[in-house]
Amino acid sequence: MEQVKRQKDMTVEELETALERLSQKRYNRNVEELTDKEAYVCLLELTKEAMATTEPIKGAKKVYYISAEFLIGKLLSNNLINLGIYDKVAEVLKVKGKELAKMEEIEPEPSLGNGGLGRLAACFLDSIATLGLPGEGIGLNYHFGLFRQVFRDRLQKAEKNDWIEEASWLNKTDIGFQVAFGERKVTSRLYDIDVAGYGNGINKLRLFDIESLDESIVEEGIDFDKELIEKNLTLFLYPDDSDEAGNLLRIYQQYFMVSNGAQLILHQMKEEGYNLHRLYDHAVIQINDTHPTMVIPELIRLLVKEEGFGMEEAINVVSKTCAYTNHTILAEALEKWPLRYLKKVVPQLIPIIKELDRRIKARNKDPKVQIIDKDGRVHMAHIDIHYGFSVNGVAAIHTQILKDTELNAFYKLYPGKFNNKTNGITFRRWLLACNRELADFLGETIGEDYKKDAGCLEKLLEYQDDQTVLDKLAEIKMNRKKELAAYVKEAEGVVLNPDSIFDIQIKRMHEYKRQQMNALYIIHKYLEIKAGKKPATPLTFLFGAKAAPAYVIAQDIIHLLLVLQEIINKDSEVNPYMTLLMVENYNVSYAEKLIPACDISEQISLASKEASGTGNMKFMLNGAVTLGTSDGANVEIHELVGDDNIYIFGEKSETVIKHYEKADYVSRDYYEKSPVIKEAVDFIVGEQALALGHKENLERLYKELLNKDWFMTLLDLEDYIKAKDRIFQDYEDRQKWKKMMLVNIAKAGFFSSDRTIAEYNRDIWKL
Ligand code: 26Q
Repeated sequence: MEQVKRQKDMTVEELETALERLSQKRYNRNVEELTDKEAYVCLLELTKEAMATTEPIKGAKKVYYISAEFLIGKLLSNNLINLGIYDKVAEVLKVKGKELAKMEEIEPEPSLGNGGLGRLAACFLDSIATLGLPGEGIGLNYHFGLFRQVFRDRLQKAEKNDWIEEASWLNKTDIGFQVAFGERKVTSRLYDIDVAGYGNGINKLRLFDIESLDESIVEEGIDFDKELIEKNLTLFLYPDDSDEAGNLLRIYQQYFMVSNGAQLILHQMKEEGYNLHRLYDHAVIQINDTHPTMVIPELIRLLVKEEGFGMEEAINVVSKTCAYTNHTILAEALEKWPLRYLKKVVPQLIPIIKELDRRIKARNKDPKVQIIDKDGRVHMAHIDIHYGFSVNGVAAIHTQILKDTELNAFYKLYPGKFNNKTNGITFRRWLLACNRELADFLGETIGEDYKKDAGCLEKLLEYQDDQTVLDKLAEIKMNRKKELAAYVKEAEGVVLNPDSIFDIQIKRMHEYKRQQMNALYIIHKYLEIKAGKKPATPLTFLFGAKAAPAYVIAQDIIHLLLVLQEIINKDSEVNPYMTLLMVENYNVSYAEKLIPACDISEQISLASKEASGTGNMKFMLNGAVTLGTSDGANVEIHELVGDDNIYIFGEKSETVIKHYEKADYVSRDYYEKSPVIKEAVDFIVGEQALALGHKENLERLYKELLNKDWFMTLLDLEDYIKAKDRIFQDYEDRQKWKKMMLVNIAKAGFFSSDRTIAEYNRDIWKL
């Protein structure tokens, strides 16, 4: 191929000519005459050309990050930044009377993930390419992805999320494989998305799809016939798993993903002329939670059946190639598939799984470490741990809990396999792209090095007593709050006061994350204001969260928040002091607007339950102060910023774990003991709430809190109220607050995913 000039070296004039050429070719008009949408399409093409002409990253060993989710977010501005042409392109557009910010709004957001695990995979792809490591993401191209959330009648409704347009980042390839489900055979089609490293080469995200997909089978909302596998396989991410058909479909999806992935890897290895008997010298497969676990038996099967390996050697080679990351200690999220389901979907894997299980049972009688349990369920994580060479948790406390309790029996068997890799986030998206003013100001103050070496952010500590710097940080925060308020006014029709404190909780809706505890605080505050106790500075409480469609209590919490929103925002006695907003369809793009505008970052999971959290890191980097429990990466944030720059409350994980062991937590005791708790909980089924809300939802939630409260909301509520009142009070000391902002930004460097990936490479991948 002819050598094309790398776009980063192109001048503004050359980029203008290139854009003009694309505009003429596609629309037969000048760029000035294009609609914003058309200009976006040309810009997309321009960026894709730039990536196509940038060097691919090469090397003798490659990491395959296999994951059911890649929550990549919009790609335009990120790609332009990573290619080093953002400013130049913005200038070209300006000359043509267009605004880059408008193009960014037009881009649809790919909907390929639920939350943390998927977003982590996307940050990792960015860092792998940025560090110049050869790596590919392997996943699925869900056409309607995760549902789009709309609120109707104060309830969440799920609609399909039609994110793929004619012009998109997806590149159709001519690669496809046969995947057999028992007798039924399907053909796949591979689509690629280029991943540009920051000032580095290109890697690829490989998304498999099925040609026979039929989008027209989707009926109302996100309903469809779950049994039409050929037509539905890549329609949705995690279809409802509340019934058998939904669970079977999930297994179909998982096997489709891993069989394609395994075939692609073997195909690439053979193309490179590598010896498959030394697969582990050229490939390492990072298994992102248990969702891709079947890649292990599938690779073994392929090596035996297609490549003439003996069983013993196939198992050996695969075990040296695969590494597993655990993202949860919630028992219900650890996948255990009934053998009966697997027999139905992937009968060809059954003999392999049974052989893997037999080998364990032959040498170990402990039922805790067996693969197939006495009820005939296959414990997917156990396959990963026995037949992979590395097991990692995603934050220090999380890995410790895995070793000490959850996976203790395995830790005793394989202490050397266990290692921690504290999560990280890409600063390109979560600072450079979403808060350019802050990124630029940091560059002017401490130099540009921090963009490549996040540890350099610590240089900011030297400015702790520099009034100009402190004031500037506060000014930038105010600018982001004003921008968010303007956006929210347009998108939600709700007015936010930028002079109020922005207190934000954004993450998937789940009882362990305890949005319900935040809601109880808000009720408490509302009642206080009604009783005449007004906050010094007005308060704005923001939430964003989707709930799994089948997760009833999570739906009820959303309902409560929407009911409270209406009560509070309509009450003229209260609304000058307090606003509540649950934003609709929270996603990556919304996070990019909310996070830079945040004062207080809510990280209030029940200690021991949040493996890491990554939102906590994004908030900190943008100068928010954390209000959190000693859980996940909050613990490491605490160690880094010290007691004076974080608000930690609630019971420690050891105490919580003991409560579970002894089964001695009784939520009703806390309710009866504390008038403050009682008042807040009773409000859920009080007259005011019932006048707007649904009795069924509110009563169910009320009973759940009183009779079960599995995630111990009431245990920590009083301490939470105290901590929150304290943080609001400290906000009044503006000088102190600005210093806290500064320290949080300065100490965020540790949480760069570049550091995380460097550790994965050093300890696990060895590329
Ligand atoms: C399992 C079985 C059946 C259906 C669905 C699932 C399922 C789906 C998604 C289980 C788990 C997930 C997602 C988990 C997740 O996002 N975990 C988060 O991972 C982050 C990155 O490591 C951590 O920061 C978070 O603490 C963790 O909750």
